[in-house]
Amino acid sequence: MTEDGAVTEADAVGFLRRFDLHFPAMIDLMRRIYGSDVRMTGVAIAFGTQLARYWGGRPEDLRALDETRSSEPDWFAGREQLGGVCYIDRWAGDLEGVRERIPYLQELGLTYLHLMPAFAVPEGNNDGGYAVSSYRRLDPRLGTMEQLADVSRELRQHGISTVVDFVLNHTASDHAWAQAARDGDPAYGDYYWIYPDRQMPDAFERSTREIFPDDHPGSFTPVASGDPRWVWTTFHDFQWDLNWTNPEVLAAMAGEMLFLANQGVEVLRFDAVAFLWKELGTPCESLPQAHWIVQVLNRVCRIAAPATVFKSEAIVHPDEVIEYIHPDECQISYNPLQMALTWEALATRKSVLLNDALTERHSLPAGTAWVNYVRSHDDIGWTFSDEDAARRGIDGHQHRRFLNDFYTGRFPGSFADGVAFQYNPKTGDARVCGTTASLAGTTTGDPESGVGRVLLAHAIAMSTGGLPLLYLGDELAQLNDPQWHLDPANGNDSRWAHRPPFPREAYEQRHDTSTVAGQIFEGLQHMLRVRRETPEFEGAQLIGFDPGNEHIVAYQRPGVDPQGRPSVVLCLANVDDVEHRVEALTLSGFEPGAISLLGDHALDLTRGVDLPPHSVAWLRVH
Ligand code: OTU
Repeated sequence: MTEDGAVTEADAVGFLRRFDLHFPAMIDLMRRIYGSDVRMTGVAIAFGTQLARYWGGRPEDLRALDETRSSEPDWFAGREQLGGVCYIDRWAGDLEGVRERIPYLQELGLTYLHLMPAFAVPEGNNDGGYAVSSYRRLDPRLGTMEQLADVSRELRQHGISTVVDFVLNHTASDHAWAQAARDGDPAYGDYYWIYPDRQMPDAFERSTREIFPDDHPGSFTPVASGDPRWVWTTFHDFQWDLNWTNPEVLAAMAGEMLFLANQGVEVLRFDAVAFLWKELGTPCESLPQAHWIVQVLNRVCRIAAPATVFKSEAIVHPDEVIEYIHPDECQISYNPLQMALTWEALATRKSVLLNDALTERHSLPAGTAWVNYVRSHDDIGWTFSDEDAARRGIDGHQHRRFLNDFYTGRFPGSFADGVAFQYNPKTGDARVCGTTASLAGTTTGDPESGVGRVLLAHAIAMSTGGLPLLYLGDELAQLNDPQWHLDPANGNDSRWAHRPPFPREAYEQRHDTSTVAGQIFEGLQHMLRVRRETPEFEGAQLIGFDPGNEHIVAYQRPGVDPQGRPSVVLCLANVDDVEHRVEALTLSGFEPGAISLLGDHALDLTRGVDLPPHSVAWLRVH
């Protein structure tokens, strides 16, 4: 690169080298996906020019980032990494408001900021931005695309990577492509799954799952009222599923993706990625082609925007979640199993399912990482494996029913103040909504236990390895929004219960530890500091540990201590409401002298370790 940012010969050589390396793999994948589809050749040839054009238009600072990241491709697994997520309007008003809050993000130590979808959307209900009318225009209430590029540059200068959704399973029904399809343009008709009558929809619906049954039954919606045609809509009727069996869709969406990457978006969150491919007679989820499509897009970025990282949002069975995670597919992924089982452990006061999952399902390929979260903007679904549960004598179906009852406060003695989501009377399925503080019982139970549970849940997300992701507001003990159902645009979508506006009062109280907000804020800050200072927390290696007590979550993080000596951080958390103990005998494999990292004091393991209710211990042992 020259000083004025122009492309030099060396840059061009670099691009061609990456092209040589990745383009053949891209074509192989496309042949696997599209077989002998005649449209494939034209698309493949056009791709070459498209890649060169987007790379040529990539701003100088991003090309510099491409270079830096090529020498540290797994930057996201560092122990200094901390993510946050927010709705721009609810948290800060607009993009300018986000810019003004950068000092607070720095106070928190954030290195990654997921801005919830900010694209142009239909009026009224737009699924919190997940109905995208244009990938190149923002909702004017939030800002402009130029502002997003500016804010992401400023965030980057402060060490914060911008994360934005790539909503690739569907567009809004008023996207220009969808409008053309509705008007009968055959080229755009092929961008979606549109059928003249109910014959194919009925056939598909014999094997698909209902995702938003409160919105509409099945997977299809009439194209318009009075129109005999049906269109595939996995989610809301205003979200039309894209037809990825059409190679033109791949080319068009690759262009939208590179456009976003060139605005300074460093991580793209692949929304609802499991649903990309549909095939008659299958559940139309997690089919092999869905993976190959993401792999093509991964190569597209490797060539034309190499700093870009993909995050998988597959909230599915754990065997399927893991299939999306690979350096050549999605480098990072939500960890829905750990999230769900953390809440499961708090409800049951038992650690067995979580300990099993950590021991058996935590390990990932090199060059990838989990995004560990306590809750997201979505509902909590109980995505554990029925087989894993059965091995411990637990019936999955009944256990999910118990967890739903527990977290919606219907179970006698429950501490939780959650709201049910998408209860399906046909199957008995449901999910749960609520902010972390509301679900953990800071208001419905005794506040001290509630605070303990909030800190415990975050401690797990911070210490198992991977990038911890805070839902901004949770660090201030934000409660459910009691007004959520008053906004007609929210429909009956109870997820809005846990998407409240910025909690100004709690924010003012954040250093006052006589308040719940202050206890949680300072408690989290302390744990985050210790995490950053603990080299054993680098990377994601985790070894199980049997604490000899069914109420204690336990695992080991092997590494090297600050003196360079091989060591282990033994992580313990008591999910029960009474004190428990790890016996000396259980700890006898370690040297007697240990250090409590959170308490900053020495410990004699021959006396065993006592854990007060909801407490966490991170012990450096040898
Ligand atoms: C995602 O979630 C988004 O996170 C939601 O906010 C959107 O509404 C939805 O896609 C449509 O864009 O069903 O309840 O993995 O669990 O993708 C949330 C499958 C959802 C789904 C997930 C989806």
